[in-house]
Amino acid sequence: MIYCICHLALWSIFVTSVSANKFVLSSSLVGHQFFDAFTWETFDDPTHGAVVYTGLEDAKKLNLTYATHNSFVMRADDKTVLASDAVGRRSIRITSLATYEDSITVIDLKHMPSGCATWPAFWTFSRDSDWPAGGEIDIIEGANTQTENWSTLHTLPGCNMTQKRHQTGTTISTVCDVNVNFNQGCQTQFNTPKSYGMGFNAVGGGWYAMKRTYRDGVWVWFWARDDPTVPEEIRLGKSLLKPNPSAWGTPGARFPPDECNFKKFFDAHQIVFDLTFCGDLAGNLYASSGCGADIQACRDFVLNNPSSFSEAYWDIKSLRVYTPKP
Ligand SMILES: *[C@@H]1O[C@H](CO)[C@@H](O)[C@H](O)[C@H]1NC(C)=O
Ligand SMILES: *[C@@H]1O[C@H](CO)[C@@H](O)[C@H](O)[C@H]1NC(C)=O
Ligand SMILES: CC(=O)N[C@H]1CO[C@H](CO)[C@@H](O)[C@@H]1O
Repeated sequence: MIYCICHLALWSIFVTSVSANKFVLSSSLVGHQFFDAFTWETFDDPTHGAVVYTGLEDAKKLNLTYATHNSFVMRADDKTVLASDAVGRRSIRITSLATYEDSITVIDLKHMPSGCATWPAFWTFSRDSDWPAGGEIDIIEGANTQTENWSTLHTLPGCNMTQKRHQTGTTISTVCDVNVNFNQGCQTQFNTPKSYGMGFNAVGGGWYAMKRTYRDGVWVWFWARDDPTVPEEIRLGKSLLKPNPSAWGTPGARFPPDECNFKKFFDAHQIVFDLTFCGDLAGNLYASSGCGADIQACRDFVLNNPSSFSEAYWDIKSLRVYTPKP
């Protein structure tokens, strides 16, 4: 009996100390639920893309965004040939109404935009601070037909990453300060095949999970649809299954707090999906991607070749956010 009581007491101490790190479902979006949870932006692309971001009414009318019971789609216009003085091709940029601090964001993604001139991103940034104050976390980002799959942080000066980190991806850069190296940010490239673009779409996509805490920084994991190691709570996404990141293995990208005070450089973030064309990233990489001569050729391609944008769409199965158990 004595043994049992001791055992129980120890167990309750263990449970108490662990519960501080427990995350529970805070938001779960599927199909039409996205329409109420995001704003369809209509401003000029701050990254100088050949794009016209389309408001919700028009986007629905033009069928650039639609939902079913298990899918939510945002796409580029793949029908219209545009005049040479057009701003760009119609596409979508949406921002979540909700913001999150310590959290785990899990996306079950079926298809992502791919092809020459495309620059899609799934990312988070501060609503209440003026960028880059409050920080930016890019979970999925890439350009053109490249196979790279990048995760990146962008901050005010003073936030660095160590070169060697507990991650399966490759460190590309270590200074998160937007003023360094043309806003490259601190960047990790995933080594997982199928994590971006055509390779990702060919297997029916997969799952990305991003965990951020002020205390321990940022982790990003990826599992392709056909990856047998995807954790059950990610694969099933049932609200009763609690995320247990400590069992998810080494993340593809890890941004630890060793040389960055996350409480100082990051605050509450909103979630963004966008798809732009050419601009600061895809335009400047257009030639090295083997897509064409230069940024002008990128723009011409965007205006004149609608059918080349039939793969330029996001198809999301679900988006779930978990926050610390109160
Ligand atoms: C919108 O596009 C999808 C995919 O091509 C199609 O299934 C759907 O019928 C279209 N909806 C309308 C209203 O045109
Ligand atoms: C970050 O790295 C840069 C470049 O190596 C260095 O100049 C700077 O002092 C570092 N900042 C911090 C806060 O470690
Ligand atoms: C699908 C894909 O593009 N995967 C790439 C991710 O990054 C690694 C590292 O550079 C490449 O080897 C993969 O091909």
